Amino acid sequence: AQDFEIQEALEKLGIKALNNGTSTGSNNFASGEELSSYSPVDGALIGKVRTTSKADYEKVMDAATSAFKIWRTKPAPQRGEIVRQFGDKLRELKEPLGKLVSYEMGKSYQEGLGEVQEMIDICDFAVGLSRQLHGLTMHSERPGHRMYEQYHPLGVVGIISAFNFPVAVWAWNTALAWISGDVCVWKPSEKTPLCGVACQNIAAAVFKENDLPEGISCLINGDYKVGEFMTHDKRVPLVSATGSIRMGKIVAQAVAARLGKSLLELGGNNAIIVTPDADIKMTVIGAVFGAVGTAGQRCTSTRRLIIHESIYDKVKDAVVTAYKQLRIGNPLDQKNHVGPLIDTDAVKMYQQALHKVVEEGGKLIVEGGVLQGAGYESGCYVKPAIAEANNTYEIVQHETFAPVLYLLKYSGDVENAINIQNGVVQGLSSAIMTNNLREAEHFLSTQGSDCGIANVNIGTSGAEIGGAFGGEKETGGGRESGSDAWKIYMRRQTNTINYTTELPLAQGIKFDL
Ligand code: UN1
Repeated sequence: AQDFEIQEALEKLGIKALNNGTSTGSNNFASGEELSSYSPVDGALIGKVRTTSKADYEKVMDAATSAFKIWRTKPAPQRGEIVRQFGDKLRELKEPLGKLVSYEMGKSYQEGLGEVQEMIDICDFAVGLSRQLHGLTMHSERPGHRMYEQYHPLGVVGIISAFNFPVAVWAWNTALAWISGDVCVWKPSEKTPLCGVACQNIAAAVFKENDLPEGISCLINGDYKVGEFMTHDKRVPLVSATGSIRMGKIVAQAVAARLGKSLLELGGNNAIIVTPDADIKMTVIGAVFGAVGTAGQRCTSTRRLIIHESIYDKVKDAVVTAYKQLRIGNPLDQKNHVGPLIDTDAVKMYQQALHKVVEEGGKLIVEGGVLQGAGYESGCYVKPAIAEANNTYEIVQHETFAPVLYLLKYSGDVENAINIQNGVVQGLSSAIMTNNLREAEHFLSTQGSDCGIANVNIGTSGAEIGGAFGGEKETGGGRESGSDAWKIYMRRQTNTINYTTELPLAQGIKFDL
């Protein structure tokens, strides 16, 4: 039954056995080698894409740069109308796309649907925004002069995205870039190339129906070497990259070397502080979803629980009891909570983390382990694990993309917990569970969490698209999605207009001829 369902979903999304992974819309071409996509759900080959060669990339850039010349002349609200149509298509295809996300990436079907919903939400947001790309007007110091600022399209935006959110992160970027008047070239993760093909097919159909140039949305495929075509390319003024800190440092340096802009959304090492005034029931739900949702492969996943000593045993017992209820298995089967990791390399990293935490002196209180036997043939299913640890352990300082949760104990005031929470190189998401106003406000104050996201009485993951998304320190400093994140996709211009017959100089400078 699952095979039939997947086949039906692939058909609806226009995915074939061999896909051209390089596309500028209806024009699908590619001459690179083949890349196979295997499902972590059952190990089956889903399909193949051809990767993008340097010559293919040049064709893509030609299409993108010429499309930009047309797209930038369309009024922003008309660009918004195109994004509205794209959002409507996503509504129609929510189920098949959610299914493909679940099958190719391994997250639960509910989370796959949630990811498509994030795409729809950002489209709605972008449509409204297309009439609100506001600049300011200023009072000139010179008589009869007017000053204002305006935002113009930037050009070709390069998007490099990760396997864990194979469609939503692209949509956050592309929906804002499109209404801004930019065109996009996207390199999805080589682990989820078919999600990329599916999205490109949807976008290409919308542009075609509206008689718009196909290069507004372009797709390239392959490993980091294909990403490097963009990071080194002066024709790409902005590169938005999501992934590991290691990758982000390489991208940032390459883009900075040519003085381009980069938007980085890198690793997190997210913690929930649990104070003596926490609601334990809410804490357990927030912590468990945060730690095991997407099998611990969100950049916002909860990795550390920082618990006050006075309630430590109570919280620990409640979380351990909740872990006993977790059902691990095929993510398309809605009774399961946890699906597989992305591949067997990820399984190895998970095993190494468990080994390392014990080696450093930690104690596994929920053992973990790799599942074998019927239903687990892909070798990618692991049991979520919990270890009692210390924040100074090297492994605790490191982001392991797997369901491994570290319990850390604090004593005394909430400052001590905040010091632990901030005592890592990453700065993406953070949360505090407390009904104590003083503690909550302290956590949100200048002396509080140093992360891009700081929540009270909700977990670390599952941010809404309306807020700016991203983090500080080695998370890379970028902000995507809501609020005024759109500004990075545009160039700002300050204009001064003189409507007199005199030419006074600013700063009162006299220059008589
Ligand atoms: C990511 O893991 O890269 O906040 C993005 C969340 C999701 C997005 C995560 N809305 O968990």
